[in-house]
Amino acid sequence: MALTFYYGSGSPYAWRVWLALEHKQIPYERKVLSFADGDPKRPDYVAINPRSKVPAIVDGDVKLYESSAIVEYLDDAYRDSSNELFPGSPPDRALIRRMVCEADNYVVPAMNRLTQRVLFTKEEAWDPERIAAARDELGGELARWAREIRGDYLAGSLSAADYTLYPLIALALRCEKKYPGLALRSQLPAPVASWMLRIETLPHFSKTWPPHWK
Ligand SMILES: N[C@@H](CCC(=O)N[C@@H](CS)C(=O)NCC(=O)O)C(=O)O
Repeated sequence: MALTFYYGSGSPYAWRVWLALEHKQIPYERKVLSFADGDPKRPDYVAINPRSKVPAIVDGDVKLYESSAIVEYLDDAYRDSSNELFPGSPPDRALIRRMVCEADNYVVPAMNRLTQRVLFTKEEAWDPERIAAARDELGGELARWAREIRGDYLAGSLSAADYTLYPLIALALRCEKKYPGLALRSQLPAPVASWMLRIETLPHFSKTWPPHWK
């Protein structure tokens, strides 16, 4: 039976898992949960993820939530040297894990502040100064990443690090659609902008674009 992937459109955490499934070419059935309808809080889903959040997977007897744990599981459970998510030597793999931790611990809070102030605040309550402060905080974080890119991809080879960071920045850029004065894209460090383009040209990328963003 194919792995079941519980997904919510626009979730950067669910997106990371989708990219990882596609990268590894693992057969899966994607079930779309609606945030507006409260699907993550339904008892049958809470039995899979008691935290009521996407993503989650069910793979045979394995039920798992937390996107970074799912990505590690996929690489461990579906071993294939041609499409590893944590490729390379122990130090290479440690670097990828470090980058995933840094994205979750530093980019996520900055991205959350920006999305809270733009996407999850009513337009009439937007505070341009607080929005600009959140943008600058994220910009500072991305300047740090620009110095860390080691070749075509973050850790050199394409890896879980790329699939973790890309959706977080894409969600932040989504704020600019709603609030054009944000000027985040124009301030992206050049190495980050060209790395994003490389991710966008991956053969499996376009399939994973959040359906409600199309
Ligand atoms: N740390 C979790 C974060 C998951 C998360 O926050 N998911 C959000 C969507 S981005 C969610 O499902 N929220 C439930 C809701 O809004 O009802 C992970 O990495 O999987």
